[in-house]
Amino acid sequence: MKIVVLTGAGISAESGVPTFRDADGLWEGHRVEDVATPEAYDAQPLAVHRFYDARRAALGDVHPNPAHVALARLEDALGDDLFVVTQNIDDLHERAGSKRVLHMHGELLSAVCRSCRQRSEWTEDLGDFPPCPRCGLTDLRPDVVWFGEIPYEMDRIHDALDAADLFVSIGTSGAVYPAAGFVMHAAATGARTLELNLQPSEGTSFFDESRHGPAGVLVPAWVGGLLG
Ligand code: BV8
Repeated sequence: MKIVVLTGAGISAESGVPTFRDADGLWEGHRVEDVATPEAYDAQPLAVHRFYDARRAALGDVHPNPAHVALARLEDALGDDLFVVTQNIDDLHERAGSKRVLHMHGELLSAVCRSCRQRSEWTEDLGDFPPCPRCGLTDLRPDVVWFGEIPYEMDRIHDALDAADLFVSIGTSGAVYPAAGFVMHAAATGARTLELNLQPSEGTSFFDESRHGPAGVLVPAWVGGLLG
């Protein structure tokens, strides 16, 4: 059985990573949509770097939870039959042991150079405009997909959705596209669809089944049921 799993901020909530809804979508009073855009970066790069430098530094204070661990276990069991795509830019899936998670919106622990376009693993601040390790120019930006930008590897995601027998959405409000449209795509290509979320998402009516509760409980139970 080929399974596609989509995760959002809700899967990291129990690890202490604030969700977008938690903060009512606000950061220091700014609407996230106003900080996480190329226009905002052109207008006030220092403010945008402070936003991401703070989130990158906070990764040191959080740890994977049972939902991340259960998905890593499922990956071990199913191998290529499991395709995990996340909207999250934290590294908790990988720290739980997952090896093949696709970060469609980028990663905090990566920087991309706007001059040479190359990506580099990055753990420090970017707000002091360090030189690009590849080309030496001081033109590094956070390697995240901002509003108005095309998410990473959409072709691979569409191929996985085409081939899916089961699509499972975990901890996402279904408010941001194209991720919010994956359930319709999967259903249209014959997959069964399951939502695991604290409360009904904006797309809950598109799912064959919805289970509501904390991911740290729902996901281990679902994986346990699957692996028997
Ligand atoms: C694009 C990275 C063109 C940066 C992010 C169609 C209609 C309307 C608008 C659009 C549309 N198409 C495009 C748009 C515009 C826009 C968009 O969707 N706007 C919204 C606001 C309406 N989309 C874009 O701009 C996208 N780009 O469309 O390019 C294109 C696309 C494809 C092909 C060709 C061209 C780019 C969007 C990416 C932006 N970057 N993140 C950063 O992180 O700073 S988006 C960011 O916000 C996250 O990555 C995530 O995607 C989204 C937040 O959503 P969630 O993760 O779901 O989190 P949220 O807080 O909202 O909800 C948490 C949920 O968890 C809740 O349901 C809660 O109940 C649940 N929960 C909480 N605790 C728990 C829990 N569940 C279980 N257990 C718990 N303990």
